[in-house]
Amino acid sequence: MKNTFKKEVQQGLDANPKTLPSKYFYDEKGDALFVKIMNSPEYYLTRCEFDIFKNKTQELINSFDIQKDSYFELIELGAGDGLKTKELLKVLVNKKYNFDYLPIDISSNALSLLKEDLKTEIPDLSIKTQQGDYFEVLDSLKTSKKPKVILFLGSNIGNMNDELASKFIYNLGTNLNLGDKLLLGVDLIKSKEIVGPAYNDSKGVTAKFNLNLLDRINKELDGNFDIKQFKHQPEYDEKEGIAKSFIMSTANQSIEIKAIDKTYHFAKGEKIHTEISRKYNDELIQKIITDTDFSLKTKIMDSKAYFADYILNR
Ligand code: AVI
Repeated sequence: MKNTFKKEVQQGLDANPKTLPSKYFYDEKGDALFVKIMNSPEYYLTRCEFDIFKNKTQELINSFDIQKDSYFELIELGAGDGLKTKELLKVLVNKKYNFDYLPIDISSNALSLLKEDLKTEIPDLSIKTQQGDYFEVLDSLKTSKKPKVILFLGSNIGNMNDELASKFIYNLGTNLNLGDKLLLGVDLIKSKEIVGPAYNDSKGVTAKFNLNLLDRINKELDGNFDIKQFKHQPEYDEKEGIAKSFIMSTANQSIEIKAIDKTYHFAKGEKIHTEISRKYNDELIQKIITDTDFSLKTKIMDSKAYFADYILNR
């Protein structure tokens, strides 16, 4: 893990323009900052998807095409704290659906917290946690013929470029059987007045979240970034529908990263591209699922039509 981090940081900073992968936001500090972002007034994504799970639960269930007495697996990729999913789980358990809940997460800590929480909140739920990388775990499910509903929520797919997203969905399809479902939660393209602040909250939590990447390089790769000499710079192009995060150098400066044995020069105003958060519409969803084994079944939106859960049929 540490070696991959080192390799990818080196690759990114050697590139022109410089980049750093957003997956490295999520160390312990980054996880805590992301929870704060989700609770910030500007970050509407989580609340909107929660609205769907709370108020359109039956619509979601209907879209799964599952009979009450026939068994299925409800698999969640990157379950986190399961806040939204809990709304669905409560109804499924109350209505006596026959299923196991299989949350998959890279963090074993997040999984044990989730398991404890669900044990008290929904005692009748059958839960089988699986720690690991999505693909490894999904690969292990390949041989199972049990009907599956996969949840991939939170517009996490939006942190991949369209090509990667398409590959990801294609791979998912190869691990599933005919009739299985994928519930893909995505943020929808909308005006910069709404999207902009979600990635630049007034309390500066998103800025800290982005700049934490430099802190992580300092800590784990013995770098000497002076965080005060860098600035969070978000951009959103409404036409393109992609929110981008950059870290901008506010001075001409040289940074040494001892683990890489290199010094990097930053011109004043030079940017490191750290994240994309793609926003979608029907056309874009259709585009990323072309050449995969999925077809679009239904789309369920929150009351403001900011966010959509697309149900795809394998
Ligand atoms: C995890 N992911 C969907 C978030 C997003 O909206 O792209 C990460 C994030 N980045 C800045 N704020 C939130």
